[in-house]
Order: sequence, then C-alpha cells, then structure tokens
Amino acid sequence: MNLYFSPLACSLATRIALYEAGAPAEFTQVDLKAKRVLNTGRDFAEINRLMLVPTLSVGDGAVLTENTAILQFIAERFPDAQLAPASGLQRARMQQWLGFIGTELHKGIFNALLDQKAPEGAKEYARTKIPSRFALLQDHFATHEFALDRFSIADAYLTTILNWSAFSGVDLKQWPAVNDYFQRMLKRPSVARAMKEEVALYQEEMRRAS
Ligand SMILES: N[C@@H](CCC(=O)N[C@@H](CS)C(=O)NCC(=O)O)C(=O)O
Repeated sequence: MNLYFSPLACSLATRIALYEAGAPAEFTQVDLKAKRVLNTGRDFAEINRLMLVPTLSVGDGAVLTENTAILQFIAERFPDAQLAPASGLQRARMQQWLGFIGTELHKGIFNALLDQKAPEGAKEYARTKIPSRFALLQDHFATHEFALDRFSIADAYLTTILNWSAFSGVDLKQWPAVNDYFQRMLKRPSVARAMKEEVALYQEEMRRAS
C-alpha cells in the first residue's frame, strides 16, 4: 500500500489508522499547490484525477480515494486492530460518525475556513455552522471517551479535523470536553507519532514555500 498524502491534511487520518494497525505502508508526499508528487515531480492528476489526498494505491494498479472508503478499507484489511465494528448498529453508528466528520465538519466548516481562495462570504457561512456541530461534539464527549466505545477510524478522522482548529481561528477551549478529547487523542502513540512526523514535514513545506 502506498498513501499519497500532504502533511497535516486529512490524509493524516489514514496514516494514524495505518500506525494503529501496524500495517506495512509507503508514504508519498504530494505538493498540493503544484499538484505533483514531491520527490518525482509526477503529475498527481495521473494518479487521482481530482488531485486530492488521501489517495491510496492498494496494489495491482488499484487506487482508492475518499477518506471514508480508505479508512474502512484499512479497518477491514487489518481486523486485529479492531478499528471498526464489523456489523449492525455499531457499524452504522461508525458510518454516521464518518459522514458527520466528512460532511458537517471537514467540508461544511473547515474546508472554507482553510481555503485561501474561499470568499469571505463562504467563510462566514461556514462559521454559522460551528455552534451546533461543536455542541453535538461537546455533548457526546462529556460522557464518552471515544466516538464509539473504543478507538476507531472515526477517532483518527476526527482528531485530524480538530487539529485544524488552531489554523482556522476556532478555539477548542470553548468546548472543554472536545478539547479534552483532542488532547487525549494527541497522547495516543499512533497519533503522537503521526503528528510528530507530519508537523516536521509541514514545517519543511512552509520553509520551501517562503
Ligand atoms: N472528498 C475527499 C476530500 C479530500 C480533501 O478535501 N482533501 C484535501 C486535503 S484535506 C485536498 O486534497 N485538497 C487539495 C485541493 O483541494 O486541491 C475525501 O473525503 O477524501
């Protein structure tokens, strides 16, 4: 498996899941501004026509896109890591979380706040969604350690998205249980390792750009 990623982008969730699973994987950095593979200069559109990370090459030329599909693929490929419930209501609950994180948080809020090309009106609209979405998280994490009843791919994705708060002017301390959850997740070995590696790569990227 080869994960095409950009430092601290949503592809970080896949790296966390791979580390949780102890899965053998290669990591290929993409320059999302140039839309090229960093070390070879290969046109990223040849790999993913939408030029988005995460993109996972899974062997035999097969390429998987979309966070929710990739995360579930990893959970199923490495069942011993117990990164997703197998079936039933808990499975649907996990998909509910992935849908909520992907649409309501990632795309519905942070996409506009982080995109330098997004007009102020789009950012303003995204900000109107913050109170209700974060109140839901606050209520959940006031009584739960994880999104589900143990660490899952939903936590890998949610931690990745919450990490963008610092870059978006969203002060997580407004929701103490969400902030506590995020700080707890940062201490998890898979998350701490992934974060440390990607912060270093992000800083290198910033240095190259300046
Ligand atoms: N629907 C995609 C969205 C992925 C996505 O938004 N990736 C961002 C990084 S977090 C990206 O590659 N952005 C580059 C761009 O928009 O050109 C998914 O859920 O995987």
